[in-house]
Amino acid sequence: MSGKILLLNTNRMRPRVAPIGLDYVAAALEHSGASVKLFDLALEDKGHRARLKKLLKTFSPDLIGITIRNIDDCYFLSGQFLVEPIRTLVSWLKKNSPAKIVLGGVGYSIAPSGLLDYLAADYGIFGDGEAAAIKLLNAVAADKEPLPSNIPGLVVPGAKDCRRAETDPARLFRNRKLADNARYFRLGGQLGIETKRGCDGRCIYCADPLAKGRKIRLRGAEAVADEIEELLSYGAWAFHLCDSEFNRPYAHATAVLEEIVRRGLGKKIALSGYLSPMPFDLELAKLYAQAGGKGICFGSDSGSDQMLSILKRDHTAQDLDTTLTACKKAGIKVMYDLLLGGPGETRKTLAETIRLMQKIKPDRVGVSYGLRVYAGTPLARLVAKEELMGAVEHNPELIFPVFYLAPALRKTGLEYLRNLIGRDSRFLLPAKTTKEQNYNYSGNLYLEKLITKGARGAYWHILLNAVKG
Ligand code: B12
Ligand code: SF4
Repeated sequence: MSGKILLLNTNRMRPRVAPIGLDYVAAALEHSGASVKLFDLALEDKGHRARLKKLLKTFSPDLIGITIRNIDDCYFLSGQFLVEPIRTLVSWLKKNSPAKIVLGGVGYSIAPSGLLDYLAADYGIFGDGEAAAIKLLNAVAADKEPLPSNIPGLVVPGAKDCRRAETDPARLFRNRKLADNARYFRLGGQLGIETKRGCDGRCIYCADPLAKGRKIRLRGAEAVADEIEELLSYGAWAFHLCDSEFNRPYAHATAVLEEIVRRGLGKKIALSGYLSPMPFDLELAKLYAQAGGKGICFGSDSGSDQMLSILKRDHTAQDLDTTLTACKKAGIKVMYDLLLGGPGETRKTLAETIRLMQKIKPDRVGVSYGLRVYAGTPLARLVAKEELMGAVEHNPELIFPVFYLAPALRKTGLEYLRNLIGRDSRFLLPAKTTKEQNYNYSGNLYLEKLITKGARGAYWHILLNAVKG
């Protein structure tokens, strides 16, 4: 059975990030014999509705697949909700095509039933899309009713018990042929690449275990290196790892980096990624640098051991010093990401964190102030009876951004934090600030301008280089 599916990328945020999830889903679908087309709204301009209408008529898909990467920008101080245009799009599609509509993506998978109901689509796929999309398309094209019992991750309207689809990425057929990745590299400054799925961390606030699962599923190191070679052939050479945490587990990170080095790719590429401060050592830092690693953004969260323990992180403040020293020795630029304002945060713990950063001096410090609360996380349970910033009523699965800020900081915490930071330009902030210090990548036209002028790499690294001149 081979049906027809039209995939839509709805992520129009700038700088543009290529829809890697759609690349992977499309490769699996095509491999199964399906006919696949992409309509990429991020690369479309005025008049796109007419072009989409024409495509719907000529291609006449059985199924329309919509990817949702971001629900919101995750920042308390900006609180940008990104789903509304998708709702308008779904309603327009229903008027212009008889095809069924399925939602998927990491953003979608954070709140699968809430978003399906809010967007009024026909189906959703919670979790990995490859195997599920094939089964769903086959059912829809054969006019059979798709059932959650037969299709992993399928969500239907009104569903109470959604189960995540988790495939073994080592068994997936993949390529990066669907999206215009050459153009995305020119416009977005780097391309993503995934080496595994899932995260076994227990951090109380995190959406990744919700969307990706806690079971880690590895790709083979050779497959990762093959994909880098494919992307190099499109002219791209700066890559951002799309794992939740590249160094969890440590042995897999090592295997991937060794394969990159073995093929001599380390000299041709620039690598960036998200890593945990632990497990990390000088050996890994050196290998990362040899494999083309230029920068690492570590989820450090706090410099207070008390806060790290509340957030259920498995590193200490001392580890931040050790890890940074290893990176400095290996010549890797470091960004420490902070998540401030969680349960138990006080002026004292804030000061402890900022002073640690000022003492150990990472190249950059990214500040998030206030924690986005996601339904189903330990944080959501912990603060259920507390006052939150944003509406909890009529907010299914907390799809509209809701934030937690420790009571001790609510009145003057931000002012206090700003005073602690002072004029230290290593700190990036998601609030009104200079263009060089703006940590929000959403609609960051200064960043986009730097990319247009030729800058490549992780966004924080591009901003760092811009300051240095
Ligand atoms: C790497 C990364 C980045 C990199 C991207 C680099 C690059 N060139 O790709 C950078 C640093 C640039 C970045 C920026 C931002 N990010 Co980010 N990022 C990630 C991360 C770690 C990986 C995303 C990814 O590519 N995954 C790999 C792909 C293959 O997985 P996938 O997209 O989920 O696709 C699979 C399934 O979802 C499904 N699927 C996908 N589409 C479809 C469609 C259909 C029809 C079907 C059936 C299935 C399906 O199948 C796919 C294969 O299995 C995620 C967290 C995570 N672990 O996923 C956060 C994450 C997506 N980011 C997030 C955010 C908030 C942002 C920013 C908005 C931050 C900001 N304010 O600046 C920006 C947005 C940038 C933009 N233009 O979109 C949040 C979104 C949360 C939310 N509330 O919406 C996440 C979830 C992190 C988090 N836990 O908070 N990010
Ligand atoms: S913060 Fe990092 S380590 Fe913790 S659960 Fe999320 S992705 Fe995993």
